[in-house]
Amino acid sequence: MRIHEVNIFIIKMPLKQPFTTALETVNEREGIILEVIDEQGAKGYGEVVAFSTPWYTEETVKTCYHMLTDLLIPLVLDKQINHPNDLQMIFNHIRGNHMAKAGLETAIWDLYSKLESKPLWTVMNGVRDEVPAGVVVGTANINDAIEQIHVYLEDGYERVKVKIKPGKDYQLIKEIRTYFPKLALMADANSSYTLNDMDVLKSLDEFNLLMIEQPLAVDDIVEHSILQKELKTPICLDESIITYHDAESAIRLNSCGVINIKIGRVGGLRNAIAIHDLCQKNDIQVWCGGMIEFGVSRAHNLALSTKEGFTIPGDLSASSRFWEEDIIYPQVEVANGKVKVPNQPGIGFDINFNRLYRVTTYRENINC
Ligand code: OSB
Ligand code: MG
Repeated sequence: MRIHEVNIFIIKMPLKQPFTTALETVNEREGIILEVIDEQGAKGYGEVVAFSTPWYTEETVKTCYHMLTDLLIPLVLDKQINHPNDLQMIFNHIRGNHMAKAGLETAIWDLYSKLESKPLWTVMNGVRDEVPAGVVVGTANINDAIEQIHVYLEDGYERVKVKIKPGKDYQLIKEIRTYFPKLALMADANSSYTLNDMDVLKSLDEFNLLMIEQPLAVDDIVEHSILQKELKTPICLDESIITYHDAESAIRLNSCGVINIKIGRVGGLRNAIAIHDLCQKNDIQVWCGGMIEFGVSRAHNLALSTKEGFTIPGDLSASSRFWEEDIIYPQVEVANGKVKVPNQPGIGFDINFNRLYRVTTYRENINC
């Protein structure tokens, strides 16, 4: 395949309700949608999941726009690409910038699958045509959290993740556990604790959580290994796993029992698949993490989650979890705790251009 043209859409959409984590409250989501077009006019879509500000990782919408327009897109334009895996080598001399790379790489996976007339998930050797859905409750007071969980359980979600932080942890989880004794429940701390908080982290062992996600520093692997020795609850690493090597280190040091794989954070589908394969070999569970994303990224997440190792429900919620109307058609829906993976070629969803154009704040065409 040869990419002839790339369209960049910078978009902005309000969330239905603000989403609060230990680090940031998101009211409005900005993002970048990429449309890659080959010589025959075939199109593929990718999404850059960086936020407007660098609160989750260093990248932002603007750094990604810069990387894409000044460096990454020029590297792929008019170049013979045999397989999306080739991009690893093509981008090799550019450090980091994983979300920018992933946006373009995933668009090329979509295009490649469409040219092969196969759904992306079968191109990636997925093994299931529906995936279990999980949902995330932002940091909230206890009554609001319980009310939200009731609604999500009625919607059919199979797993609930609650955001915690110092002072909003033990009591919150205790009350939720009392209301929902059998719920598949987990907590995400977004790196808001240190080893000095060992006692409160240990106290959460009472509640039979599936896991506790990223309790310690964003760049830490060693201290998580110390903490994991003290906890019964498996640790899940999110922010700490940026590269394949990070995953190897975490496995070698027994820093976690679970890894949350986000396509954007690890720099694309090829790396996501490699980390999945490594975890499978080493009995580390994996699931697909969410980024408050729009439908294009949601669709790529769905395809990834069909891989064999993705047995625990990920942050895979319906379009309606965050959006009045998503930019894809049909919208992602949850039924009986599962999301069906479409069988059309590529990501299997169409772009809802009416919606995309309405939320576009800036548009640019780059061609050769
Ligand atoms: O830490 O997993 C996280 C959203 C944005 C940035 C980081 C995280 C999250 C979530 C997932 O918790 C929310 C979702 O998209 O379902
Ligand atoms: Mg997380």
